Amino acid sequence: MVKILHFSDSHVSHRRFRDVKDDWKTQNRVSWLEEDYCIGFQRALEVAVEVKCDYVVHSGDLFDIPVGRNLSGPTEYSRTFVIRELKKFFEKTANKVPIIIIDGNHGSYLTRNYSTIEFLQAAFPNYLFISTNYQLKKAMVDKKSLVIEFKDINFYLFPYFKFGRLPHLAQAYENWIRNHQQPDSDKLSVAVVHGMQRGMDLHELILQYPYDYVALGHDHKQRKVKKNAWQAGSTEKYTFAERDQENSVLEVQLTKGEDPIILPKSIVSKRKMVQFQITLQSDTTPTAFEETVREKLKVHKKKFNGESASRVKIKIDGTIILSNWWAMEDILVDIQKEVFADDYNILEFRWDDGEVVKRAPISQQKGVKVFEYLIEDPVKDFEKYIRSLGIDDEKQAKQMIELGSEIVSEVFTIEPQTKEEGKEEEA
Ligand SMILES: [Mn+2]
Repeated sequence: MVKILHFSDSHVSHRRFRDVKDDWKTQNRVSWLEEDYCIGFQRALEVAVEVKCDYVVHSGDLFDIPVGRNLSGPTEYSRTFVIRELKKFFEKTANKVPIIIIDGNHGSYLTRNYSTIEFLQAAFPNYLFISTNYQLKKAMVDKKSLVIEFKDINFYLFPYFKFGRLPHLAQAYENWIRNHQQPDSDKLSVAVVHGMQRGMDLHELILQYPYDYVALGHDHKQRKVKKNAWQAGSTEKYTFAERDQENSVLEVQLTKGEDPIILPKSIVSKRKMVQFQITLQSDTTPTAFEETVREKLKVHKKKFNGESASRVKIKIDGTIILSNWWAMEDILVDIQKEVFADDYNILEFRWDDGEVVKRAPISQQKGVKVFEYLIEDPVKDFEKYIRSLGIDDEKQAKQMIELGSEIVSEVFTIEPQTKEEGKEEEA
């Protein structure tokens, strides 16, 4: 039996600059939030030592940055932290447990052919093995496989690649998989993949081939995709959508010809992520709104302590008059200042008003003149309205009445103010 510790999406060096308390754990060294992700990575390697695994596999997004157009690399604190933890791990396991890491969509430099996992490989050339996005492109061009072979097991590597964007890329990728990445029939075969959307960044063939195990990453929520394919999930909560999940890493036991045995090992985070919902009614006053927010924050009203401080988000929806919303936004900004002043045990405080329908007051709404007409018989009223404009060209007036009548009768068969309309107003 071969034992693998599978983890993913550690996002080390994740930092937030907006809506977080500007508080550094050690003066000018590391912020609380950045440290959380370092600890997630550290705990995963501690579990790897505890379970006495034979191999460690990281399915991508080890470092959070650079990502997309953000070309800043990981901080020196985070780089040093990762190198130190890897060194500790190799010492504890007497250099006998190799680590395999692939590139995700985070941690490599857009349009440049290098990745942040390369310096880790350079630091431990004999025990740490990587596969970058660049190496994947090169393997496809050179028609070579991306595989790391050990005497009892082969690892087939699939760093992040959004092949589904263009048909010719999808075809080239599929050909490469068929010709170079098929599992070995005698040895144990493990595919290591960063991708979750089938046909876009996760190729169906990878799930169809008889790999003994497919170590997936990219989905922050741990899940069994097939009996031999698991998403490991993240090692620290990343977005508020992950607030209620318990993070864990996977101990994977593999025996040739048998189904894999998967044992999740919990990674306990010290920080809570809390989200609450406020639904605005058109008559909600800014004062009432302020009371609701303060009431919800009451439980966090104690002296700030970075070790236990929560991350808090308010999700706001409903309908509100624009001027009232502006007042509410001012209130939120004031409360945020207060929250970060030390009397609240809150590290992050943000709100999302993306779903709020904000309306101008009735008196200022466009088209109000038309509405005065469209009361009794909308189609007839519309004709009256056009006539009231005193258009000289009779042909033009008739065309407008005809077209307008069609639109008016169509509009008045549905409810006049739907949520969809509100959304469009915002765009
Ligand atoms: Mn990812």
